[in-house]
Amino acid sequence: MAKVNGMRDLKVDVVLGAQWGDEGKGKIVDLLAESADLCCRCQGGNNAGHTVVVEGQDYDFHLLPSGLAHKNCSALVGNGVVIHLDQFFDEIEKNVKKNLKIDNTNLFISDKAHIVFDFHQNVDGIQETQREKNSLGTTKKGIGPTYSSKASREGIRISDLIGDFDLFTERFRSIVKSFRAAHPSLTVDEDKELAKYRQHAEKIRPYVVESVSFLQDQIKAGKKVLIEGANAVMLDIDFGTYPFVTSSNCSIGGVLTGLGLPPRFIGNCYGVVKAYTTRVGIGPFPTEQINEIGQTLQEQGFEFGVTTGRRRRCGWLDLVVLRYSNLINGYTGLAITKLDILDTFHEIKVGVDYKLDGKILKSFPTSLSELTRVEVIYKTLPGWKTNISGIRKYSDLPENAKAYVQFIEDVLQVPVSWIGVGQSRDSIIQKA
Ligand code: 2SA
Ligand code: GDP
Ligand code: MG
Repeated sequence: MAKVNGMRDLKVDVVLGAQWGDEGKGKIVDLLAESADLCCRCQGGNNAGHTVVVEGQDYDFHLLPSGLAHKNCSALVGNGVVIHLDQFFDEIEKNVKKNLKIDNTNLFISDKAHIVFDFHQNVDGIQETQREKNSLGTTKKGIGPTYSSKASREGIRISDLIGDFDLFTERFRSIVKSFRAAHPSLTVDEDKELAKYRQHAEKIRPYVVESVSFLQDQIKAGKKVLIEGANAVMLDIDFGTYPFVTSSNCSIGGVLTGLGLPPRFIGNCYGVVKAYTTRVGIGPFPTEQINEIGQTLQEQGFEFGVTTGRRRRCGWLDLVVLRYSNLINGYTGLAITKLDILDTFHEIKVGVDYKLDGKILKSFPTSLSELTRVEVIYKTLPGWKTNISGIRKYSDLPENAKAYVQFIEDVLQVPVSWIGVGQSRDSIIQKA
């Protein structure tokens, strides 16, 4: 094996959302975690909702990496993640009640991760109200305000909490002062919060690691590492449909900055693609079907937000989005999920191009006013009108289902590795 800097050329695999989120990343991470030693989150916070279903038991992971559903797999919450501590502890407790083993021997969090305070969450709500008709449809988990604090260098990190508490107190009072100046309606019981954080400091300390050396030591020791992206490329702060995005880099760049990982460690980058498209929250969605088709997808796909319970908007698969997504993330393989949800359709449409003012666009439009005006050019493919949920071998899929998968593979020129045909862990077809 080649050696660089005296290290063997060891690789980590990455799973990323290829559309607007909720593609089924949790399920694909769970599949890969079976043979992984460590699963890492690199960005986002508990806005994410990743579902894993094992033998009728479902787990909804928000801040915790989904790999924890496997006993063999430990978890690291990286520096790029923003952490609300009450909700972090609640999530551990909830999953321990479901018989998962989660403690400071298999869960680690970065000392560089920023803390989401309650006032960040309150301000998320206040900002949404102030935006009136221009609201973004956030999850109100405090994600935007916390990343704003981080960028403005007012943020407070886990290392600050477990360090000198007097210094933490000073920093806390100062950030509250600044938030109260910007949002006079905000009330914060500082003393009560500080008393709570004094306890949190002791409770969180055993989980905290210097995550850069921790992760690289694991890789160098030959441990198999898996990285779980949250949200998705179309919600990326740089590449998504700004401003209708989240506040982190949910594409491949966020994996490196969110964990302190040199690019040469990246091995496979798997894009998770739902067989149709959904979006929760506000923002442009060219292939959205505000009609019976969208309603059928929503109902059959049980498309509700895992964190907020909001109904997800639904539409046809959009290959313009996926071509753009692949340009950014450079997928080495795809997982197509929820193919079973298309079982009842007589014909299935796929967006293949966008036309604007009579011209086919060569790249994904940046301007929202353009994006909302595009005309989607569709290709219509025949449905298979067969229940595929029990199928486990690619060769057993109906010809029209295979043709649908092949069409996606041909357009994107990326091999499809897996096809999801149901919620549970075993409802998957390995293709490549
Ligand atoms: P935020 O809260 O600041 O990150 O919201 C900004 C936008 O990002 C969208 N967003 C999401 N989209 C899909 N899934 C997410 N996770 C939950 C789920 C969502 C839920 O798994 O279903 O329960 O509603 C997620 N998190 C953030 C959000 O809708 C805004 O458009
Ligand atoms: P994530 O945020 O990308 O992890 O996805 P979510 O968990 O928010 O939403 C995906 C939903 O689809 C969850 O309820 C999954 O259990 C479910 N799911 C994943 N793959 C499949 C599949 O292949 N078929 C069906 N029917 N459901 C699936
Ligand atoms: Mg989700």
